[in-house]
Amino acid sequence: MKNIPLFLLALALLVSCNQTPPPAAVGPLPAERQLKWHELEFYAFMHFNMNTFTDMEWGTGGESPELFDPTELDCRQWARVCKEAGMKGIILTAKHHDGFCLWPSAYTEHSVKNSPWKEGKGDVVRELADACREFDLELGLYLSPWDRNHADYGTNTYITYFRNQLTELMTNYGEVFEVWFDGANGGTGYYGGANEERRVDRKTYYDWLNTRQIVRDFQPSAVMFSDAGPGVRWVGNEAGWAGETNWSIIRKDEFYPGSPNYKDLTSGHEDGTHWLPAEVDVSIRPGWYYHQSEDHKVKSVKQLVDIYYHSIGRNASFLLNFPVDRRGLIHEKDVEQLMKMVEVIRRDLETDLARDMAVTATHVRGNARKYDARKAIDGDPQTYWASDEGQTSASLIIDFGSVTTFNRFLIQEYIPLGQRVKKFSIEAWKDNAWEEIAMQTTVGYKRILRFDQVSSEKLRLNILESKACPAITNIEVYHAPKLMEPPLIERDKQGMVTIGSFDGGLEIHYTTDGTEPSVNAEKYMGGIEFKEKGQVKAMVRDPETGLASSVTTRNFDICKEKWNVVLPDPQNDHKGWLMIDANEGSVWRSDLQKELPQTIVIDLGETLALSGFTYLPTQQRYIDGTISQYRFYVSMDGKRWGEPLFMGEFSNIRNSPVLQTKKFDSIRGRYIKFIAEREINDKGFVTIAELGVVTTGE
Ligand code: FUL
Repeated sequence: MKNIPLFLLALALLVSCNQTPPPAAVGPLPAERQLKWHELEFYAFMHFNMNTFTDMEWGTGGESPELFDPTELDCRQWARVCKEAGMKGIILTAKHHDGFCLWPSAYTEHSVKNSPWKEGKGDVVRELADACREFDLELGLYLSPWDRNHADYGTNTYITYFRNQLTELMTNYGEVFEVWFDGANGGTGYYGGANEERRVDRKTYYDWLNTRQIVRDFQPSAVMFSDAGPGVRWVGNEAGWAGETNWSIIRKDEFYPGSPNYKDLTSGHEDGTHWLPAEVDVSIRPGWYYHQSEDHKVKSVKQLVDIYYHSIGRNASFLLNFPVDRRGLIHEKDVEQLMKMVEVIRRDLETDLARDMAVTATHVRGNARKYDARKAIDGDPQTYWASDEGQTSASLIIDFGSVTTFNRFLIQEYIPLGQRVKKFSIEAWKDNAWEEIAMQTTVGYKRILRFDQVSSEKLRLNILESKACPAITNIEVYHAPKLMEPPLIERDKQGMVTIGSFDGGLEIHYTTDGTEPSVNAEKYMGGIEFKEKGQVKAMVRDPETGLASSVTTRNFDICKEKWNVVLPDPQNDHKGWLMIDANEGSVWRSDLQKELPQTIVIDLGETLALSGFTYLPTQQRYIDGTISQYRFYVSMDGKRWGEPLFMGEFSNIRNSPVLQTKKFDSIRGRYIKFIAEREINDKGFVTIAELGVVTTGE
C-alpha cells in the first residue's frame, strides 16, 4: 500500500464509484415529452366559447355565430393570472362539442369570422398564443372530436374536416405542449340542420392512429390527452382527485373514450403496458363554462387546497379550469380563490426542513457516493438515492439534530428509470422507538403526504416493497401552518341553521340580512332559527390574533318544514323523505322493481308562488341513479296538473353532477310533480339527494 500514491488511491475510488452502474430501468418508461410534461405539474384550462354566451355546458351546434361577442376579451389577463399563480401553461377550448371555432378556420363558416367580435377579424387562438409567448407559458389546445354543428358528422368526410382543423391548429400557432381530445363523442345534435341523433364507433370512427399522426408530425413534443392517451390519461373523474395508489402506467389498450372500466384510470395498473400518467381536470366552479348563477359557487380554498394535494400530491398533474366569463376575462372571484389557494400552498411548502440535514440509508448502491442518501435531499433532480439491484426494501433516516415539528412529507422517484415503489411508510422517532406516521403505496413523479403535526428529532422513510431497487430523487419535509377556513353553513328541514368552523379556538360571526359579517356582527352561540327565503353569511375569527377568514354565504329558499312526500307512496317506500330532508348527504333511491319513468309528488303544505325547481343529484362518490331527463309540473290540488312547466335533459350531469336549477314563469301551486324519465346509465333506478323549489320574490 505504502508505495501507492494517495492521488492514485483517490482516483481508483472515484473510478470505482463511477463504475457503479445505474439501476436497470423498469419499463414501461416515459417518453422525453412526457418527462417534460410531468414537470409542469400545474396549468390552466380555459373553457370559453359559444356556451359562454348561451349559458350552456354542451351547445347543440345550432347556435348562430352572431352570439359570440365578448366585450373585453383579454388573453393577456388570463396569462397574467396564470403566471402569477405559478401555473406553467394554458389549454383553450378552440372547439367544443357545439363545433364553433375560436379561430377563423378555412374549413367552416361556424367560427369567429362570422361573429360580431372584432367584426369577424378576430382570432382567440392567436391572441392566446401571443399572450402565452409574452408571459412564458406553454400553449395547449382542446379540439373536440365530436361536432354537433357539422353536417357530415358520422361520415368519413367529417374525419377529413377534423384533420384539416387539427392541421390548422398544429401549424399556425407556434409550439403546442398538449392537445386535448375529449371523450364525449356522438349523440344528438344540429348537424347542419338535420337535428338528429348520430352514434359513432368511438374505437374506430376517428382512425386515431392516422389522426394523431398529424400532431406527431407537426408538434413532436406535444402530449396528447384522452381517456387512453397516448400521452396523458384522464383521471376517471372531474371532481379533482387521483387515487392514493396511482401508477403512471396502465394497460392502455383496454381503454378508449367512454370505456366502461374508466374507473381504473384513477389508479392506473401496476402491470401497465404503457407510460400514461394521469391528469386531474377540474373546474374552479361547478360547471366548465361560465354561468352567472355560479358566481357564488367558486370552490373554497379548502376544496382547492385539497385538490392540490389530491392531484399533484398523488402523482398526477393539476389542470384547473377557469370558466372565462362573457366579458372574456377570468372572473374576479375565481382569481381571488386561486390566489388564496396558491398562497396557502406556498406557505405550506415554504421551508424544507430536510434540506442539508444529516441523512443515512440502510442500503446504498455499490456503497457509492453517487447513490447515497444525501442525493435524496440535495434538491438536484438528476441525482437519486438507490440501493443495489434486487434490494427492493430499504430505509432512509433524516436526523434534524433537534426536535422538529412537521406535518407534510414530499417524495419523488427518479422516473426516467420507471415507477418502482409499491409500498412505503414514514415513521417518527418517539420515546426511543419508531412510531408510524403513514403507510402508503405508490410514489411516482411526486407524492405529498399530509398528516397531523409530529414533533421528533428523526424521520424514517421505509421503502417496503418495490418492483426493483428504489431510486428516490427527492424528499422534502414541511411544517404547514393552521388553515383559517371560512365556516360551513347548513340548515335542516325545520329551518335550524348551524355554522361550523374547521379549527378549534375560533369564534364565528354571522348575519341574516345580506350584510357582510364583521367582528361586530352577531356571535354564533348555537343553532339559529331561519325558516324563510334569504341569505346567511358567516366568518370565523381567531380571537388571539384578530385574523378573520373570508365569508361564507348560503342562499336558502323557504325551509321544507311543511313538506311531505305524496308519491312514491310513503306506505310502500319509507325512504322518500330523504329527498326533502334538507340533508345533501342523504340520498333517496327508487325501487329497483319499478321501471322508469318514476313519478314524484310533493305536498308543499301551503300554496306558494313558484318560479323554478332544483334537483340535487347524489353527491356521493358513485353517481348511478342520476337523472338525465325529466318533466316538471305544478298543481293547486295535487290532481289537476296541466302542461309540464319544464321538460328536457340535465346537460352534462354525468360529468358535472351539481345542483340543477330550472326556472319558469311564476305560477301558484301547492303540489309539485317531478317525473324522472331517464337515468344517465340507463340503470333502471334513479336517485335524488334533494328536491327543492324556487319561490317568487327575494
Ligand atoms: C368533458 C366535456 O364534455 C365537458 O364539456 C368539458 O369540456 C370537460 C373538460 O370534458 O368531458
